[in-house]
Amino acid sequence: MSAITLVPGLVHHPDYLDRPAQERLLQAIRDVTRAAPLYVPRMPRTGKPLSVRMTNCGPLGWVSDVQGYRYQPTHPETGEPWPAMPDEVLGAWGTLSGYPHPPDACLVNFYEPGARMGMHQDKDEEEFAAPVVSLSLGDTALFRYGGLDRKDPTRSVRLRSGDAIVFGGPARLIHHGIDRLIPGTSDLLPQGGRLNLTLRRVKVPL
Ligand code: MD3
Ligand code: FE
Repeated sequence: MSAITLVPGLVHHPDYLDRPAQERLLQAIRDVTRAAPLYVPRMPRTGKPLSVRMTNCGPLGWVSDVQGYRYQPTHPETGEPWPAMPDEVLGAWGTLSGYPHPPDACLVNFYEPGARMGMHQDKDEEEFAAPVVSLSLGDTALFRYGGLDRKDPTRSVRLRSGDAIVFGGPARLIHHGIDRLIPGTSDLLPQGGRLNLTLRRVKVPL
């Protein structure tokens, strides 16, 4: 399928994964969640739960709890190292990132109907020369993006099961969030909901 540049550095790849590839990636993520269960992240300071559940794979995982946001090598509840990144994830990075080093973090977000993610910037990484690559599975989400300034105007785009979206260069630090899911839009997940993977390079290569 053809890629759509939404703003410079932000490229949407509708139907990047066909249905068999979505099913393979879903199975790989189920294996990840068996080793590293989804947990409820909490807001720094307040401890208020987020509506999205999270886990990670790869050397580093993004964690949010009452103490703050950070990348760490272990699951915050089990203390175990994050499981390896599946080949399906590494393959997408190789095809889409244009970055000559592997990702070192893959955040897995699970949205049930009603879950959302407020507008934010991803700036806990050390390497901003690498893009963030997102893969969507399951129900369609209404994704909102703005600009570098919190006050910049925003637009929204639907992210469907199998879509990829890449944020690099001048779009790497834009504000973005998920307004809501559109329930009943995919039968990939038997119980509905949405999985989003964000593939990242946190550490500057040596
Ligand atoms: C724009 N996740 O995990 S993916 C996140 O669908 C996050 O779960 C959303 O925002 C989700 O941080 C949106 C699209 C996305 C991911 C990373 C970005 C957009 C981005 C990094 C920089 C700019
Ligand atoms: Fe984000």
